[in-house]
Amino acid sequence: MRRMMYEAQRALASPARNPRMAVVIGRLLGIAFIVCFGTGLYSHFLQEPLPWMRFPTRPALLYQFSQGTHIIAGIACFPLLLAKLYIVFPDLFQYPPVKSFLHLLERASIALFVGASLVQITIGLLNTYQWYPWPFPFREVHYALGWVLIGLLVLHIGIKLPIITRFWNRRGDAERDDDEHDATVAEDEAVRLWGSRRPSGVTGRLIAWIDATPALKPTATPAVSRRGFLTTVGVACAAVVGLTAGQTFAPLDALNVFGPRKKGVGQQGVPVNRTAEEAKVTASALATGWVLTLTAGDVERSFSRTELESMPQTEVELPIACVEGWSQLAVWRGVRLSDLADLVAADTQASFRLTSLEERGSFRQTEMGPEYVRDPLTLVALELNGETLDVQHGYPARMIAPGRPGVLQTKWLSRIEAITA
Ligand SMILES: Nc1nc2c(c(=O)[nH]1)N[C@H]1C(S)=C(S)[C@@H](COP(=O)(O)O)O[C@H]1N2
Ligand SMILES: [Mo]
Repeated sequence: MRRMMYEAQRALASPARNPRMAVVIGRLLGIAFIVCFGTGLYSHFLQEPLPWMRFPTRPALLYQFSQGTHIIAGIACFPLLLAKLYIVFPDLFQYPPVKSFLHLLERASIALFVGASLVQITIGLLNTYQWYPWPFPFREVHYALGWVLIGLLVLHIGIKLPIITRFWNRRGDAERDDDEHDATVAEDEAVRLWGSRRPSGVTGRLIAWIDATPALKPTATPAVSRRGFLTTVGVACAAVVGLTAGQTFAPLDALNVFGPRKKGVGQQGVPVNRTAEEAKVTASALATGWVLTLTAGDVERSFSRTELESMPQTEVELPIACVEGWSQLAVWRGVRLSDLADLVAADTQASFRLTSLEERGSFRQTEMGPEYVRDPLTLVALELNGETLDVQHGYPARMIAPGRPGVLQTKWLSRIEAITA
């Protein structure tokens, strides 16, 4: 067993597999995790605010930026995590596998860290395609795993601190010496223990398998050096990021091949997330008797679409910025929510509850703090890109407010109620 483990480590040795590289990639991965966690928390609390929470409404593209960054950093985790696993792969063959209780905890925490990370980025990616091939609720699990991962990250950094500090700054010759040193340690150990005989039996077969599997042993082609490895990881990151970032950041739009939605594709040049048919609102949205009802305390007023159209209209340019990562800037025209709030004499500190025509579904009702209600850019929108709002985009009236997740930009409005003072 002992010999098998040493031989495996020896066979897996490669210039890219060294502590310095683990630190280099680990730093990038750590940054990506922290960015994902921060932007994820922001998105979470926008959707589930604690009662005292208030949010910035400027810049109006804030959520587009924060959520776009969340998705991009998450996507970059795929090549980075694979690279990290590649680098530390020989550590799987430690001997003895468990040296102490602490060592057991360390290895268990790493196993959990790797497993939870893979699950997290995979369900996150599938969510951007609105594909949920699992039985649990995505958002709750993604959020809980975020906390688990950040805890495990702190633990991991704590455990590896000696290696991290030792290899944080090493470059050039020192690093090269180090590699040669690392690559030969396992070999020396094996030779010392068993001489230079070619191993036989299970060990021999394991070595032969590793040698024959280029993904495990790129040193079979000496051309794959440390630099080659870093270049590969860099190109992979640039590719996956570059080919999806266009769904958020307009200048990269032409390169957006992996993003599930394209800018400008959809009714009135804006993608549609949930259609009127899916929400089962087509009939009620197009019904002639539609009114928008506003209430604050005992005051209640209803407005037909014609009445809303005859009120002062404001034009704003704001994005739909979906939690799934795509976003689209558009021109909206409609009535300021603060004007409507004044018509029912709502308190300026009141939060509002928005109810759509949908009979069921998690997006049926949303809430909005006073910072959005009173923002001059927040509209009950009646027009989109110069035309009457399409039913797919929320006709007869929808909410559009600055800096909010798309999921809170309620379509097919029916009721708006002041809920707290
Ligand atoms: N009533 C209602 N409003 C809704 C939704 C919904 O399903 N029902 N989807 C939301 C989501 S997730 C997004 S991203 C935006 C998308 O708006 P669009 O379809 O007009 O682009 O609408 C939001 N408003
Ligand atoms: Mo969304």
